[in-house]
Amino acid sequence: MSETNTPAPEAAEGHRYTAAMAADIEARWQDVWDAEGTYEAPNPTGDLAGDPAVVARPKKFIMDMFPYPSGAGLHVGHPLGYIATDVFARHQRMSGHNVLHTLGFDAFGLPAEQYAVQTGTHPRVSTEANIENMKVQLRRLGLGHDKRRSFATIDPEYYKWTQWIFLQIYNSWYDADAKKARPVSELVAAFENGTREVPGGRAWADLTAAERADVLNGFRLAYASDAPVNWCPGLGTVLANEEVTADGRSERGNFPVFKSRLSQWNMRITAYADRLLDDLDALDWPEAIKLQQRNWIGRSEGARVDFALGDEAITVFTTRPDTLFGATYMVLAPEHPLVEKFIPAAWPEGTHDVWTGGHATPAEAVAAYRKQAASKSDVERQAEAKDKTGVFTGEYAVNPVSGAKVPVFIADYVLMGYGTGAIMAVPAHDTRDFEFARAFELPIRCVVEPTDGRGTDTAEWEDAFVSHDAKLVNSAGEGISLDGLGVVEAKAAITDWLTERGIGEGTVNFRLRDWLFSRQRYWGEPFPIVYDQDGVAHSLPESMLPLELPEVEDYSPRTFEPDDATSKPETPLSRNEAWVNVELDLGDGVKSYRRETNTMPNWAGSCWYELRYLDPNNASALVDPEIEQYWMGPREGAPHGGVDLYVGGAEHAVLHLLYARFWSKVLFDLGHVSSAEPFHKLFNQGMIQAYAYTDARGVYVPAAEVEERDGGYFYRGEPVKREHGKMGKSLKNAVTPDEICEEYGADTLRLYEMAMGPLDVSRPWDTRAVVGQYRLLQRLWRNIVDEETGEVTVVDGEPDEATLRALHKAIDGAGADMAGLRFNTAIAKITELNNALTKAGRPLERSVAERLVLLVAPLAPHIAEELWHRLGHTDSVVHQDFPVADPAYVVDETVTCVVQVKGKVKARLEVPPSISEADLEQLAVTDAGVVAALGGAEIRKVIVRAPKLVNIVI
Ligand code: ANZ
Repeated sequence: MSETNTPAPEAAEGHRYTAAMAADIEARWQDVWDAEGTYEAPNPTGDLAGDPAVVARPKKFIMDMFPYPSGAGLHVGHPLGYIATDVFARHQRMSGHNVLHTLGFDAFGLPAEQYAVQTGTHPRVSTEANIENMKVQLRRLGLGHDKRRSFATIDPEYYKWTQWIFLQIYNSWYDADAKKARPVSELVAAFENGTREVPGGRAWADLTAAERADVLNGFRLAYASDAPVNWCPGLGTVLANEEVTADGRSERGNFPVFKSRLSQWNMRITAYADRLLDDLDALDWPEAIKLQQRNWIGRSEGARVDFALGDEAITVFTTRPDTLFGATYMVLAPEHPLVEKFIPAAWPEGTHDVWTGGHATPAEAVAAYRKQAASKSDVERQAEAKDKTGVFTGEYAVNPVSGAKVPVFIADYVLMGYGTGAIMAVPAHDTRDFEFARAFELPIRCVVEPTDGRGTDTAEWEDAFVSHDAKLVNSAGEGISLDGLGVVEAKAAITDWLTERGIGEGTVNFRLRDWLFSRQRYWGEPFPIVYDQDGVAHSLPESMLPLELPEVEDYSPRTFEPDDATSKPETPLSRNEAWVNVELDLGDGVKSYRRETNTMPNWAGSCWYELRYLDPNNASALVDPEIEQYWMGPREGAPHGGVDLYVGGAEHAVLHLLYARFWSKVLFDLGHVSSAEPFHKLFNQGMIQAYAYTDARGVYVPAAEVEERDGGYFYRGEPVKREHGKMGKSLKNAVTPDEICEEYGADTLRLYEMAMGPLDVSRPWDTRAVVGQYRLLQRLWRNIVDEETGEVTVVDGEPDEATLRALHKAIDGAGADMAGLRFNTAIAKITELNNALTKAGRPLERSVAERLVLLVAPLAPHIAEELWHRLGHTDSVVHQDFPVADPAYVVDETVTCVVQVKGKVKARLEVPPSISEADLEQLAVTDAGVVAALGGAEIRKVIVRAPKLVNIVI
């Protein structure tokens, strides 16, 4: 390298706002903010207690859905929501609120575990490295987080409380009369003193410890069940229904999935179905998300009806009890436990060939069919287009209202997990029953009179007649006739009839299922549960928390031959014998126990993290009640309390938000928190999309190297195809925030992301357009700093009227836009103001410059802080008051005044809205058009209604 005399680039650029200048400004202020704790939010009490004057302000608790620290780091799509909440938080802080805004990490989960399986790196090591990396990336964006309040869900001091909450849930039951969770100890007391009957009818004192544990298990809100689960031998784990594809395979890996009975932990979220539904009404959430939650909870009103079968009764759940006369057969789910009880040894006389499936006995037919059904997912079993399959059980039940003998089938379109796992089939009026009846040659009886022109002879029908407001026919029996009634009245009449006879009742059914809470994984929270020699579960006392994850040699669950349906899960934790087998004193002397070796699902940590932000270092409680009440408590407009603004992707519409709501409600019922809802206002940001390009083989090529020419796209000379979609590593189209910060600075990136469009709309990334926001900041800089000398150019004195109008309009509009999360229009208004000031070409008055800086501060905090200090201030711009618009300058400059002569409009005048009556009259009578219209006639009277009307009478 040869020595030259050319100056260093910085010197050459002098005092211009360049990427190098931005980098310097940004790094400098980030350091100052950290050192001074600029974004620390004071709590009303406790360690974080701060300035009482600040605490006395109205509060705003603002949250993002926290990130999973993936090894790939961030691309520009990730921070969209974080920047938005940051701008909002800054604006709220400047508008007189005590603002809490921080960000933690949701750090348990599969990717780190899979990486560990492949490389042997402990998931904690890789996860913590990823967190550090992400923190560096996020810090660069200038997000105003209270860093003292950040944590990761994998911190033992955090998951101690996740385990503690599990124990609260485990030690509670739902009192349906009181409609709330209560401690199990109160239930035990009621069993002991006889105020509540023990299920099974025996006295509590007569039960063994194991029997008592069993009874309580039936009540606990966290309970062990032996339920059929989706067992995937190829992955060595149990899967949630959502993780199983429509053809019964694992979404990840495409392995077969079997229904297998396994003892697993569950959360009795169904106990809260009603409250989860009802409380949605008071939440400020997008309607679409509320609707998804309502559908997921799926409330159905209907009835339970008993069909007698020998001494047994088969209870069905139906939403159409009015169609009972049309029930011509029954179907049980293949797994229904009653089936074993009544299968006869041989097919009854006259059994139809198609009913037997070609099997010699009912037992054989049922066994074969069950096996076939076990290999299918619920989704697949319910698929609309699917051919209906099933077999006859060999038994008949009795239709309680018509007295008809109806054959009982098992078929996979009936699910064990819904209603009672049994249905009365009404083929005339239910599509699936109709198809089944046609396939199995079963009678079809019309009981709802068709209104679409077809007759009641079902032999001629091509499909079921489904209607909710037609009239009943063919529905008269002993002591009851529904004929002529509408569906609604008929439902009520038959439900009364059934209730009177004790063979049915009205009931509400929910689609919502209990939440399967066990995972056969390493990288999750261990359960604070041990089992004694008899296999009875015991909870650990709080003093033994956190129960930390042990070291293991192998992080993967044991996998099996993919089609080995008989295999059982073997968890990573179970292999650490020294950890699993423990001697503990749980209050009755030292005994041997075996630990639970499943871990919690990765939803657990995100079910309550908002609470820990409030009081992150509290060692003796999950959160101090007074602090929780201050930030989260019920208040006007938010009767259930909750975070003031929660921003995240719409993909979390159901599971995360429903689980978090459920945990809130349990903690609320038990008196630990004052808020029964975690998130009062929810906002879903759109996605940043990007073009991706594939070559002739369909393989993604690096988007950054694709050239556009002659209307086509080329990569290394070869044509490639363009598609529009997500941004990501796998699509080779990711742009990182670091690249943009490098090229333009973080303030430009922030502005660009906010300016791209309305926050809730997805938007395509376009690196070439980023420069537009860079230029805005450069013009802003030039309006205040002399690029040659670096001197501040502002002058003293009063701005002119036009400047004041432009300024106050921008303040008024941009302020309201920021409060309403309309950042794109806020930026447009600020740009308009800045351009007007640039165009005027004069030095700005100090009062204008300062307000311009304050206006920009929430969006581009670094440049604003720099300019604020250059304008001579020594305190941070972060805590200044957001400028307030003077209404006098905001109203439109003129209004149109109509001048009438003899009732006819003769002139329109543009006048200031505040014009006095005398001035307006003077203007009107001297207007040339009016003078002409008067034609010299004498004015008898002038009626003035300033500023819009003048009426002249002659
Ligand atoms: C008789 C009937 C007649 C029905 C009719 C519908 C129409 P929702 O609204 O989703 O709650 N059903 C009940 N339990 C079932 C199960 N475990 N698996 C599959 N289907 C089940 O649906 C309730 C209806 O779905 C019930 O009402 C029952 O069929 C069926 F004209 O009973 B219905």
